[in-house]
Amino acid sequence: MAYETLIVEIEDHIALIKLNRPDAMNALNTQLLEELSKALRACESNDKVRCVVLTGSDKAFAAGADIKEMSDKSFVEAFTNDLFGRETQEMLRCRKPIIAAVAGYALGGGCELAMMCDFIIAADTAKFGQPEINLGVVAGIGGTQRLTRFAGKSKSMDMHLTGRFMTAEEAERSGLVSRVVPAKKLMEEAMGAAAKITEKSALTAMAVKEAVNRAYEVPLNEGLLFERRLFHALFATDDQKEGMAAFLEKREAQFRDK
Ligand code: CO8
Repeated sequence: MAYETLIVEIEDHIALIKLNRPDAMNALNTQLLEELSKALRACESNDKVRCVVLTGSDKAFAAGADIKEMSDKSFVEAFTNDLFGRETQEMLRCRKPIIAAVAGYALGGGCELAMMCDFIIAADTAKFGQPEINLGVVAGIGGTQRLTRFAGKSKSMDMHLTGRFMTAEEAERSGLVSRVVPAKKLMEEAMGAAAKITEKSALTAMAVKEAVNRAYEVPLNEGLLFERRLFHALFATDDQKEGMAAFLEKREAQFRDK
């Protein structure tokens, strides 16, 4: 499939999706968001893809929603068309693991897009921020909710109210980012993490993703019950038998996603 605002490469069961609007710091316009939805849908239905890595450029993962495109919108237009709601659903629908590899700016919708991925690996050059307040709006695809859950109320209020940027180091300290690496090593690290995931049972990886995401959606008791039931259910799979047999026989497991 041909894209104008993305570069998509699939190799060794990993889909690498690169946001590609270099003249606009990868600002998220309608075309890019629609192409990203399409690309994720294609990954979801492609059996060869076992993990997705989403990245931008050295300068910017994405500097937010495209301000030029949205500046003249009316409330009625935004509300009636559910601005950004529809376009970003695909990210949440994707059941395969998605890693965000972030270098440079991840601001506004860019920070939110990264937070919609399953985890974030950041280059030491990364800068995260929710500067929407400077434009007279608030975050629109989860910033006030996800950043608060990941980093806590105080940090989230600070970021949203002052509009300041945080470094990769602060983002890691705050729980937003799982690892920080030198910029030169970013893609090696992200692709390495993705490769590790492709070696696992895709079935079990999907279950992990569902269970961890439940932690942000339901009360603890419900989340614990959901996890336990998933744990029980996985005993019905060949991959559980294979994983445990391989351990006992001191060999590598050969998962078959069954
Ligand atoms: N939208 C459109 N164009 C942008 C954006 C953007 N968000 N960010 C940068 N650009 C463009 C600039 O206009 C400039 O274009 P041109 O050369 O034609 O003038 C080019 O990219 C380079 O940018 P700068 O010259 O400004 O580069 P600097 O290195 O000086 O600064 C910054 C880089 C700090 C990233 C700066 O460009 C900036 O502050 N950008 C805006 C950041 C921002 O406010 N983001 C939040 C946007 S609102 C938002 O995301 C709402 C979320 C709601 C849901 C989103 C769903 C997708």
